Amino acid sequence: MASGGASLALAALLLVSCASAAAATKYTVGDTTGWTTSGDYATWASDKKFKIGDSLVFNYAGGAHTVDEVSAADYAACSSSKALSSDSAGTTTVTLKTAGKHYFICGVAGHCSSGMKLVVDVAAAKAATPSPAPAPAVAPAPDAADTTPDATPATTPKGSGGATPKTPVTVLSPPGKKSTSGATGLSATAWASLGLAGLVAVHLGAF
Ligand SMILES: [Cu+2]
Repeated sequence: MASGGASLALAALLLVSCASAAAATKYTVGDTTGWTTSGDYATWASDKKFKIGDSLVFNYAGGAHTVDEVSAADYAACSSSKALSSDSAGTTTVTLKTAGKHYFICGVAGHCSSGMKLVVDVAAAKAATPSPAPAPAVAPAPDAADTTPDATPATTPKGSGGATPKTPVTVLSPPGKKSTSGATGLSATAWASLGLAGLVAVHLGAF
C-alpha cells in the first residue's frame, strides 16, 4: 500500500520533470554564424519565443570574445564594467531562469558597438500552470487511501497479537512453530512418542 503510493508519487514527479525537460529549448545564438562581430542578433532573436528553462549557447573562439550579461542601461551603453556574469571560455551556455528581458554583450572593446549584443525577452511560464494542476489532483487521492488502511491494521494486530499467544501457549509454542515450518510429520510423531512415553510412565508407575 505505502510502496504503491510512493511509486505513484514518483511516477507523477517523473511525468512533471519529463514534461518540463521536453519543453526546454536550446538555442544556438546566431546559429552557424555563432557569436561574432558579423552577427545580427536582433534579427536572429526576432522570430523566437524564449521561455523559462530555455538555454542560449554562444559559440565563439575562446578568449576572442566574452559573453557578459548586463543591465538594460549597460546594454544600451555597451558597458560591461558592471556585468552580472561574464564568460570567455569559447562556448557559453546560459540558462534563462527568469522571465523578462535578458541582455548580453561582448565585453571586448568595440565589439558591442559593432553588433555583438543580444536581448532576449523571456515569457512568463505559461506551461507551468497546467502541469502542477493535475499533479496534486492525482497525488492526494492515493495518499489518503493509503494512510487510512495502513494505520488501522498496523496498530490492531500489534496490541492483541502480541499479548494473547504469550500467556496460554507457553508450553505448546515450540511444537506449534515446528509444524508451521513444514515438519508436520515429525512433530506429530514426536507428540505420539511423548504420549507413548507418558503412557509407559503411567503404566510403570501403576505397576
Ligand atoms: Cu567580441
